[in-house]
Amino acid sequence: MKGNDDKYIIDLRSDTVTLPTEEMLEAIKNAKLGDDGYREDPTVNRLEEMAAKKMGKEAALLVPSGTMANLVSVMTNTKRGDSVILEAESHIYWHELGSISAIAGVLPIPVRGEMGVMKPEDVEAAIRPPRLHQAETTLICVENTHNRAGGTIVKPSQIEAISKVAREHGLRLYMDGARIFNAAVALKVDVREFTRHVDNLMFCLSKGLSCPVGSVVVGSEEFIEKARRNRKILGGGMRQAGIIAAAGIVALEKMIDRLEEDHRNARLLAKGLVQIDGLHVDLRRVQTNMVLCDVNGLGISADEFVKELKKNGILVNSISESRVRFVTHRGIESEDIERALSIIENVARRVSAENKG
Ligand code: TLP
Repeated sequence: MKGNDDKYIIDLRSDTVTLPTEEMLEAIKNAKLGDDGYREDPTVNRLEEMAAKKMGKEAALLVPSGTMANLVSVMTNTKRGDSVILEAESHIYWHELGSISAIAGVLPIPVRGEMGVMKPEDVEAAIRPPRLHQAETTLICVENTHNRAGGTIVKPSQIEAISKVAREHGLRLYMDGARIFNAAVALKVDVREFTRHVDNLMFCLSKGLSCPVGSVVVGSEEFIEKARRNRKILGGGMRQAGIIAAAGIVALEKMIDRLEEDHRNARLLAKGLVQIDGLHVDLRRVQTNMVLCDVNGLGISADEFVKELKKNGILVNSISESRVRFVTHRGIESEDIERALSIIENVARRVSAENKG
């Protein structure tokens, strides 16, 4: 793929780097617009209806980002002083600047999962009843696919098991489904197989689905009405947001099935990486469009490895001292993967030789 300065770069940092398709740009140009503050933007209304239907819920709300979608949803599902159970490596816990504490005023209770999946019994054990001295647990969050675990899937049966715990204890269950369509496509099931077990969720338009902006919160009418007010509190109320929604409609109609191609490329990449001396990939985790790779065996840190790859035209992110994350997306073809693998092999060989010498 070409970078903006026309240099050949292979950008595997995230599926958030995807650019809108021609069809999206055309839809944006032709979108019928109105003031969404008055609920008069027909394109936003259409996207929200489509999203709710697709997810098997009553209503939906377009928000500017996944981070805001999670915050709005946690605010709407809880009250200040409540506690929220979430996976110890979840995006909300790690990458959203503590916003659920700083702004929603809730206490996160992290539960460590196995490849991103919390065990129902661990979730149950973490619940804090409303005794004096305790922050009452009112919400459980699952993340699907699980980002820091490597794009792993929380299967419908696993969500169902957690939903049973939630129901037995009168708690709500929310899903950060930023990449839920990746999970559905990978398992070849309707997305409602996942969503029917949760009270509400969000999904992102701006990741693998290639939209320039936007995430959607989905749930009951009552929940979405309240979420709309919380979006406004956070400054996320928008006006002619149909220019965002227009791309979202194209995404829902045209961009879901092609995620399979990203998954194929991730598998191709992972299979190549495991052949390279000094690199380690846990292939069980390669379930969707991400590959986590441990570079410890090269004798350098993940950050140093990222720098070496960048010098050679490959962009990736480090996610810990020793691990880097590769993400495939619409800007990456199988030829890019082949090319990336041969560059990475050369870099790895050189780095290992330098460290030994
Ligand atoms: N994830 C981004 C970065 O923030 C790490 C990425 O490149 O993967 N939930 C999940 C599971 C996410 O992966 C992300 C973004 C979000 C929420 C937040 O979405 P945005 O970036 O739209 O605020």
